[in-house]
Amino acid sequence: NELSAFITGLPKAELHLHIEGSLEPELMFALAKRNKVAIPFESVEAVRAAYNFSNLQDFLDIYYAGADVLRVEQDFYDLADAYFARASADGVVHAEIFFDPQTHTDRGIPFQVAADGLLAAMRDAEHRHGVTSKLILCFLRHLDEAAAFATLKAAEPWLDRIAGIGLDSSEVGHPPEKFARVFAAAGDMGLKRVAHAGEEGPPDYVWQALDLLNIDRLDHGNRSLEDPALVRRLVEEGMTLTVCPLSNLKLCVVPDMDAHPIDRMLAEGLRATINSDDPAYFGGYVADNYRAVAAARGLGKAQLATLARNGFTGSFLDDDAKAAHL
Ligand code: ES4
Ligand code: ZN
Repeated sequence: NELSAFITGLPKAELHLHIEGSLEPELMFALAKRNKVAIPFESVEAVRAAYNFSNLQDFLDIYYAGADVLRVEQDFYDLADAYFARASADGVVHAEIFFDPQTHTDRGIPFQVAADGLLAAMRDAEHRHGVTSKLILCFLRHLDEAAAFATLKAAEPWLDRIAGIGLDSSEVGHPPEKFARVFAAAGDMGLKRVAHAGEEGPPDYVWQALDLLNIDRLDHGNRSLEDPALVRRLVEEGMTLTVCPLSNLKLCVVPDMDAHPIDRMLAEGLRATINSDDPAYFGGYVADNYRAVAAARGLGKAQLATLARNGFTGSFLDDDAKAAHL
């Protein structure tokens, strides 16, 4: 329909995308075959049928298992190349993508293999689709501080091509404070800092991300709405929230899309953006996420345009590049 075409046509920035979460079942099977890796599924349909989650950990278990088919540079290239083709078709013109190096180095796949494969696809996407991008290295918060420091060390030769660091994986029980020192070290190296907080974790984890990690952007942040003083702080700081509606639905952060707080976030003055998180697992890419909240919450064109603009404002593009998009 008309609103759907408007959404696709809006130039958009995607700020919350785990590249390993863009691994479609078809590519998972193709890579399993190419690399002679066994996967615990009979068919593409069986993989899709397994994508029913009651919480974040349910999803993470299957997401880390899926990533096992990624073995050589070409696999990471093909993964990102497929993402950029789909994102571009959705009207994404700039993407800041996460990768989880520890998921690979812990399987014996060197940092270099993932980083160089992704960076090559990013470079080609700019020529092929006109999509610009930045790379963000995420630490797995279920692992310890020493492992995060070792990852930062391994990344050193690539730091001119990495925009920032993030924090993802199992939130509850792994508060931001666990990573205060490694975030400070990364900040000293000139890296931007983002963190998942307030997805399943309490508002206190969002306070910690602000006060102890000095974040430049907040990933998810949904549970901030439970704490009015926290909402005031986020509004005052002009903090960008990277909200992921279909993810919230699939991981039961919201009971149904009609209950999604995206319009409440905007009404409270929060700088919310719309993103796909792990599109191959959650049932849609970025335009599908816009469409889902537009339909469920009755968003109009002005609100959708605000959400899209917020993506550029909250991006790590330099001021000139931002101005060109705004
Ligand atoms: C993730 Cl939705 C989400 N939350 C936390 N960590 C993640 N890693 C990949 N997707
Ligand atoms: Zn995420």
